[in-house]
Amino acid sequence: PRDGEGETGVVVQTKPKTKRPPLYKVLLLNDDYTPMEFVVHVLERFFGMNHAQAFEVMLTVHKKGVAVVGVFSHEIAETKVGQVMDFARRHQHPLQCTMEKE
Ligand code: NFA
Repeated sequence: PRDGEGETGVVVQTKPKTKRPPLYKVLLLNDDYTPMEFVVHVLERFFGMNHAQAFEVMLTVHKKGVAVVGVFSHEIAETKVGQVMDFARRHQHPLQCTMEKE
């Protein structure tokens, strides 16, 4: 069938679709070794949180095992994950950061 035509031979209007880019959740995972202060620093430095917000989110990860720390475009999410993983590795902490499609 032509564009906008179903299997009936009837041509129907094609919706003017404006596609928004998919968003990605950036997740921070708990572990037993990364110091709490280091996680708070990561959240302040890479996710623009103030100290109180960062402490609260760090405690959520500590207690629940994982938390969403931000929602971004694919490119920005990838950059954040890379920055956190690199920073943790350089400081020899096992902190893990991942992303998933919303
Ligand atoms: N669970 C870690 C500790 O007790 C703290 C932590 C919080 C690690 C959030 C990773 C993420 N030192």
